[in-house]
Amino acid sequence: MKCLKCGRPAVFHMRHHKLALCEIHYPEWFVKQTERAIQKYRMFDPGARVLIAVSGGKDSLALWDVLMGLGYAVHGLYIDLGIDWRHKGGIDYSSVSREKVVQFAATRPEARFTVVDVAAEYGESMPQAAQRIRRGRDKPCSICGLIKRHVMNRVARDGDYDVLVTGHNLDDEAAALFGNVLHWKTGYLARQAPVLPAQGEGLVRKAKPFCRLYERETAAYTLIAGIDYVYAECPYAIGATSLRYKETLSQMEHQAPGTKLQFYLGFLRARKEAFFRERAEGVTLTPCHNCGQPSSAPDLCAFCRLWER
Ligand code: Q46
Ligand code: ZN
Ligand code: ZN
Repeated sequence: MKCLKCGRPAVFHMRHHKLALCEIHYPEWFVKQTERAIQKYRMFDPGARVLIAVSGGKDSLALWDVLMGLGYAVHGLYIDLGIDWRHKGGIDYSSVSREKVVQFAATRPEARFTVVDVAAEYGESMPQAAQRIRRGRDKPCSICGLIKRHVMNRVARDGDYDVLVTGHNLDDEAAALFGNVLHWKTGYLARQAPVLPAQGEGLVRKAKPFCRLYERETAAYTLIAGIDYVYAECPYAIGATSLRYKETLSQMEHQAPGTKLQFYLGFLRARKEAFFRERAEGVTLTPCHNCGQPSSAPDLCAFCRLWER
């Protein structure tokens, strides 16, 4: 197969776009697509101060790379959750991931980042807090998500960033959408969007510049750009429902290329309808008495309650 732009051998073929590109034109296309999404959804302006949550995985490192290349003032944030599975014959997942972030930044002089070590700052790692609260019952992911959201918002607010960006790709968004539709989580559906505006003083603006790009596409970019990342999934992700949804959607995508993209873009069009909008506007948030972050509870936010118990 040949590159549609220059006729040289193509390295990557996108069936859903009927497009094959070479190693020069593929990264160019990828960067353009990201820039277009930022503009189309008015995620942030060229002069914005951007905080990017980096996990050491391919998506967030690719996004960091692309945003720096586009000239944005972007600062990394790595949250060390303390996920260590050596006692179960696995890897010290958080340390390995952190090392990938350090290595990435070391090869790019303009890359700056902050590390928040959850155990050092709050007295317990994420798995320890989850163990205390849930006593080993099911996965710690809901507590992990709560901690990550709180820390990201705190760092973004304290550092006066205009926007917080994450590396969520189309596969992530389509799987989340699938789950939200399957269980008719209308509140979540209302808040699932490429960009979420800031809410009052408390909740910082959030954006997902890769929301229209397939996971395969971000993987191809990291490969061509020579970005090394943590290949392993988080050990707690094994057996997660979101992975099952991804598999189901990938099967459908295989039979009908473009399924995931149509599913997601169709949702974004439907989202403009009043039903979802009303749900989005229906929640009132007040500042937490302890940390000041917005909360739907009257006194302490869910994060502060976590450490109270
Ligand atoms: S890091 Fe945390 Fe994920 Fe691991 S514990 Fe679950 S939520 S799976 S993105
Ligand atoms: Zn080419
Ligand atoms: Zn709080």
